Amino acid sequence: MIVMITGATSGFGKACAEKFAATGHHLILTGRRKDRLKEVCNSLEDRFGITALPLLFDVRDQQAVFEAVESLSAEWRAIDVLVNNAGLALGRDYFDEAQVEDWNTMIDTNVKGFLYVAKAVSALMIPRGKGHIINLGSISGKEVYEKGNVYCATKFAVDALNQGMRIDLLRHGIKVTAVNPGAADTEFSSVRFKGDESAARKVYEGIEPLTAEDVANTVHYCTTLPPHVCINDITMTCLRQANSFYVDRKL
Ligand code: NDP
Ligand code: 8X3
Repeated sequence: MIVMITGATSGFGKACAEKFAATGHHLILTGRRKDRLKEVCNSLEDRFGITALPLLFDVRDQQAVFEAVESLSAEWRAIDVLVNNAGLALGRDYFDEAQVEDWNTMIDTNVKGFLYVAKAVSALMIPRGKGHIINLGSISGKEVYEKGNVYCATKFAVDALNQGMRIDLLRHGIKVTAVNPGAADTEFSSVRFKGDESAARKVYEGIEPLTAEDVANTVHYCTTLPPHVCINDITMTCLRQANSFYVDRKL
């Protein structure tokens, strides 16, 4: 298969790239950090003998997204799976204290960027009458928590769009799946708390959080089912987290 993964320079995207490479699939990997992206592609090619094509773009840049997908050769355009993963949280603040710039970045990345990628890639799947889009949602798209306001709103949007895409792409034979993880130890919290590592580590205090590999294994599993089977939605958390509110911390 050809698997395209956005946000493959760290966290879930990088772990998904490794899982799909290890199972013999060719990859189109995207991100903004050029050196990291090249490093990931080169390492996977060396270790697994697959081909990994780096595509450098910011998902917020509509033109860049469509041009990057348009630039693919005929061979690479036959994308079987899209892991629509690139995203972030910025800040964890009360609504009245939050930065509007953080809101803009989250909405532009998690909603608009997410849409540009899905639109550009589904256009290549439609003529083939098949394909699988796996959208990275979150438990934050299931329940709103204090100081989650706009990040939660972007993930509620992903939940709605996942359902909408599943319905509207049905007639084209395209599978659409949401994987909604709870707390997972990636670069996510360092980004959210803008480099404040002590705040970032607190998120995982007293629990054994999900790892990027746990999520990658689930994403990969969804792609291994028979052609007539589609998982629409998976919510997954670590053992000590039931949902956005209930976390049993052993401190
Ligand atoms: P990481 O910070 O480890 O990875 C995020 C990835 O997204 C990076 O590869 C980054 O690449 C890419 N990215 C961010 N912004 C952009 C952009 N504007 N354009 C292109 N690429 C971008 O976080 P995770 O792996 O944890 O997060 C992946 C997804 O999972 C996100 O959508 C997140 O909301 C979601 N999620 C995370 C959870 C968690 O607890 N970790 C739980 C539930 C959902 P680069 O910087 O190179 O551009
Ligand atoms: C991230 C999940 O609960 O850390 O999407 O905000 S949480």
